[in-house]
Amino acid sequence: MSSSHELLKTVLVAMACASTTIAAPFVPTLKHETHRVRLVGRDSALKLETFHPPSMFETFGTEGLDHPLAKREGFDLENAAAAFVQTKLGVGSDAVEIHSSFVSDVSQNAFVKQKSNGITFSNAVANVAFNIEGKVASFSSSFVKPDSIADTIPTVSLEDAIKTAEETLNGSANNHPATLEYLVLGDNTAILTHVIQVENDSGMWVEAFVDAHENKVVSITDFVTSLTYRVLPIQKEIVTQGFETLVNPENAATSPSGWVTTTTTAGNNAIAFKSSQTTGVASQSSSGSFVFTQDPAQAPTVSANLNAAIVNAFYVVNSIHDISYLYGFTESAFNFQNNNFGKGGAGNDRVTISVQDSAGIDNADFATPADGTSGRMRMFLWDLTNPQRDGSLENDIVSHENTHGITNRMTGGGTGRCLQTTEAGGMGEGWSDTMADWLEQTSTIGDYVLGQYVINNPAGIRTHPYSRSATTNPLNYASLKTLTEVHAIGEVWANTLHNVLAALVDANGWSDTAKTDVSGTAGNVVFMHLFIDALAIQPCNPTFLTARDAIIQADANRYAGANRCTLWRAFASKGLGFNAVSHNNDSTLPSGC
Ligand SMILES: *[C@@H]1O[C@H](CO)[C@@H](O)[C@H](O)[C@H]1NC(C)=O
Ligand SMILES: *[C@@H]1O[C@H](CO)[C@@H](O)[C@H](O)[C@H]1NC(C)=O
Ligand SMILES: *[C@@H]1O[C@H](CO)[C@@H](O)[C@H](O)[C@H]1NC(C)=O
Ligand SMILES: [Ca+2]
Ligand SMILES: [Ca+2]
Ligand SMILES: [Zn+2]
Repeated sequence: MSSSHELLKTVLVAMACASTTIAAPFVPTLKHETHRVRLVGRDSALKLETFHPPSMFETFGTEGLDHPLAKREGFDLENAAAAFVQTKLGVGSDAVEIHSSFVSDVSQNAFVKQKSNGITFSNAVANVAFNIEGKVASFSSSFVKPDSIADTIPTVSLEDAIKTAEETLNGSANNHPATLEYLVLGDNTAILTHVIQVENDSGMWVEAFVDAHENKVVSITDFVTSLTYRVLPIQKEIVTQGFETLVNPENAATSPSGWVTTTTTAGNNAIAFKSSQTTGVASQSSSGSFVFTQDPAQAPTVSANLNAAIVNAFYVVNSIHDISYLYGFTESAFNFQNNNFGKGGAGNDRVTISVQDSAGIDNADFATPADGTSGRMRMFLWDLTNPQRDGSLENDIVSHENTHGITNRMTGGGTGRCLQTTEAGGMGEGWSDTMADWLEQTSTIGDYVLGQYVINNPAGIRTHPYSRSATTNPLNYASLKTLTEVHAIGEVWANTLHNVLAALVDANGWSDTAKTDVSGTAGNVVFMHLFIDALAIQPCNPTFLTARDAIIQADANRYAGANRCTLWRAFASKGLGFNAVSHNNDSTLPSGC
């Protein structure tokens, strides 16, 4: 097939998904909703364009949609979800396989894969959220009707496919078991693939999809998200670090076995270390006291500074574990813990935090494989100052990275495969900045800057502060027409969410205890509930529009829609109004607002 033909086809797919009633002019960046281009392999010389079929998303407000199975005695979530997908999409039971499910305090979520000839599709999925009464609250699907489906018996052996994946990506297969899955391509054919995890020495970690009939790498899932930043001129400013000694900061309800199980920075939720994963930093006493005083005049690598950095990163990751747990990122919602205390989900996946990792500089990254394999955080040194600075000592950098784990796990039911398109990957960056923003706000939601310590510049590492002011931060939905890089796209989403947070706090007030008490209706509490709730119900590879709809539906699920108009007004102020489509701004409010 010629490349121009291929382009046309993918354009049509993107148009069909993005627009229903309004004929909007075509914008090339719409491809971001369904594709991602990555450079991989030796010298990053291979350009691989991955395809993720568009997702439809329907939400049913506070009423919910009645479904025959909902009324039966002994509502069974997985059966009800499978039955709903079948009737809704007009497919048989042989086309549907439950991947995972979990129940939160406000929604019952099931994640489904399309199946054909007994083989599941890796990129055609659906998810159903029932409300607590058992009515359907929302439904999303990227199921496909392929023009052709490859034969189910591979003609390329797994051994040969592994060789191809290793050669193409210049890395080594790890010991994660390979799978055989269908993959739908942009030309609407379904091919059979061996799915093989490949890593290299500098931290690449992907799933390679190798055509099991053609022996060729056709797609990847990239588990790693990195920080990357814009270099700005360095100004001299002394950052006040404000270290404090905290006594027993762990929450016994969310971390029943505490943060540390011995007297090192190693516990059920995380392990923080330099170079060797086998131990963390030892406390200075058997009672577990981790007080290391950082000396900013000395290199970050001297032992007191290194230890201070390890302890700080460990503290931030455990704090986020406990806070996000209270808001719903629990064992059954695919979180990171070694022991799950019999509360569901897969264990043995605490976050590994490599501090002052030697693989990089001026950056940080987080790899999110599927539930049951540890999330991997790598923090690097920053060499823009003398002495160098340590990313582990800037809480917003650690928070940003850790939040990649939350969004990648909760979207799509724990597969780690559902923030892969350019637009969804961009929102992943945005959520990460937003979590850091939320964690550091102290009341009235002022402008927020991220990463100012590591680069020693009050402007931080993003192009604009997140702000209520469109002068301070002019980004809005239409900015997506010209942005192509995930962090740049993330700034638009984070600025939108900053305004949503500000609107909720204006309308509902502020809680000083939102990090430990998630009850009540203060704006910052509501915001974090909607942030976490929406992740579970939004589609795999969401767009700005479907992620917005998921947040508004989350409000229907949890607060009976009490904040519906506040939310719509905030989204509309950034161009994501009721009729927004195709990266064109719209400020329309729905009826009733
Ligand atoms: C590992 O892979 C990444 C991404 O393709 C590449 O940038 C890096 O240079 C590779 N490292 C090695 C040691 O090959
Ligand atoms: C390919 O991988 C090998 C082994 O990891 C590494 O030494 C080499 O630098 C890589 N080549 C390129 C061009 O990335
Ligand atoms: C986008 O929307 C904002 C706010 O509604 C507006 O001020 C701005 O002019 C719009 N930009 C474009 C390119 O439409
Ligand atoms: Ca887990
Ligand atoms: Ca900061
Ligand atoms: Zn990031």
